[in-house]
This record gives sequence, C-alpha cells and structure tokens, in this order.
Amino acid sequence: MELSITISDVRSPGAPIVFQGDLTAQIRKAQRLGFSQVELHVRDPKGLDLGSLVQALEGTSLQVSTLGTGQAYTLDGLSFACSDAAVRAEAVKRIKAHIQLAQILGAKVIIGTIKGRLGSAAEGRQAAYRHVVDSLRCCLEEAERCGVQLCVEAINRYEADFLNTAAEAVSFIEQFGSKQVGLLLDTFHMNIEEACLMGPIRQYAEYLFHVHLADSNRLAPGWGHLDFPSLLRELSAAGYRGSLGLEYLPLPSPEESAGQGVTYLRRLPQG
Ligand code: LER
Ligand code: MN
Repeated sequence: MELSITISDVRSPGAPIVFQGDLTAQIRKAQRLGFSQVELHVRDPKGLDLGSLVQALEGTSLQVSTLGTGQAYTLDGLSFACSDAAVRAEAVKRIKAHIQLAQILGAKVIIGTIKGRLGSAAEGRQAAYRHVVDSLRCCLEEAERCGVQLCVEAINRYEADFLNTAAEAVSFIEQFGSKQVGLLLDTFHMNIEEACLMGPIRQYAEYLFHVHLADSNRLAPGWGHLDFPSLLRELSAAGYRGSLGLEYLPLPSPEESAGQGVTYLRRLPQG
C-alpha cells in the first residue's frame, strides 16, 4: 500500500493539507512517520524552490505521487470555467507548468477545484462547461507530450457545482478519449455524494488514477464513521495498486493526524 501524505510550502488555513510550511522539514517528518510518498500541493511552480525540494527528497525514499493544484483557484482565483478568457488562459498556463513539474518529479497532476464553478444560469452553465472542456483539452496536449497523467476529482456539491459524483466525472473524462485522463475519488466527497463507497470503486476501477482518504468528518481515517477496512478490500479486489493520498484537516495537530492516518491504515488487512 503506497501511502502519500499531503504537504505544501504555502500555508492555506482551513485546507485539507496535513503538513504546511517548510518542505524540507515536512519531507523529513513524512519519512520518519513511515509514508512512502508525498502529495505536493503547489500554488505556482514558478514560486517553488525545486532544487531544495529535490535535495530534500534525495535524502529519503519518498516519491511524489501527485501534485495538487487547487491553490491556484483558492488563492489566485484561476479557473477553467471562468467567463474571462484571460483568467482561463492563465489557468491553463499554470496547469501546464504543474504538468512540466510533474514530469520532472514522476508525479500525476490533480484537476480538482481548478475546474471552477459553472454558476446557476442555464446558458451560462453551458458556456462555462465548454470552457472547462476546452481548457482541459489544452492541458491534455501538454500532459500527453510530457507523459503525465491527469486525475479529475469528483468534488461534493458544497464545494463544486458540477462533477460531484464519480459517474459525472467519468462521463466527463470519457469525452477526451485519452488514457492520460482518469478519475480521482475522495472518500470525504464520496460520503456526501455516493449511495455507497464501494459501488463506484468497482464500477469505475479502470478509470481510477488516484484516491484521497479522509474520514466522514474530514479528519484522519479512524476518527469518523467510514468503513475503511471494506474500502481497502474493495480497492484491492478492483485491482487498484495506485497511491492512497491522505488529504484531511491537520487536526488536532499535523503530527497527530498524520500519525493516526499511517498507523490506522497500516494495521488494516489489505485485501
Ligand atoms: C481537493 O483534493 C479536494 O478534495 C477539495 O475538496 C479541496 O478542498
Ligand atoms: Mn480531495
């Protein structure tokens, strides 16, 4: 089981990123706690000290599973759905930079909140949806050139106004007809949107590129009421051999929540 812990050099209060702040210190902590991977949330690759990052990783056996991109939306207001063409162009440019960074690090790139919002008016929604498809198509050209996989995340209705369920995300993904675009399932969002956690895993296994684990209350697994033993069995039965990204609120503290996640999950039977 590849357990990946969410980290970021940019502090985002309220975000479900476990370790925030100095990357070298976080990478050391992740290694000490027994993680095999990190999920690195990057606001703008231009602002990242790649040399220090690579140096910090070299001293460990950690790999970078995934790059999170949501800070480009939450902190900089960039999105694929935006009605302003200049903002969309900036969003595409930013994600292409994430893709180039992912190529260097051997990571996948998450397409989550960067999709943006479609709004409530029917006509506006159609136009915004087309903008999302067009923007992702531009990013996909770069992803195919770089051999990087893009993970489209289904996000619950309170945080996103489209692609809330696995079924919606998969029909969105299918229109690109590319093996470089797949699905990211997050147990926190699934608990809100899906009738059951297991069905989509079984049904959409062939699309599944990445998984985010958080409990029902977005705390570490084991501190809410989700059935992680069954979930891990289902993922294994579905042939999922990818990474499990621990993406949840760093409460009561980053160290305690990271420790709980790794200890609890490593104790579970793995199918
Ligand atoms: C991002 O992976 C995610 O799950 C969003 O809900 C960000 O809060
Ligand atoms: Mn997530």
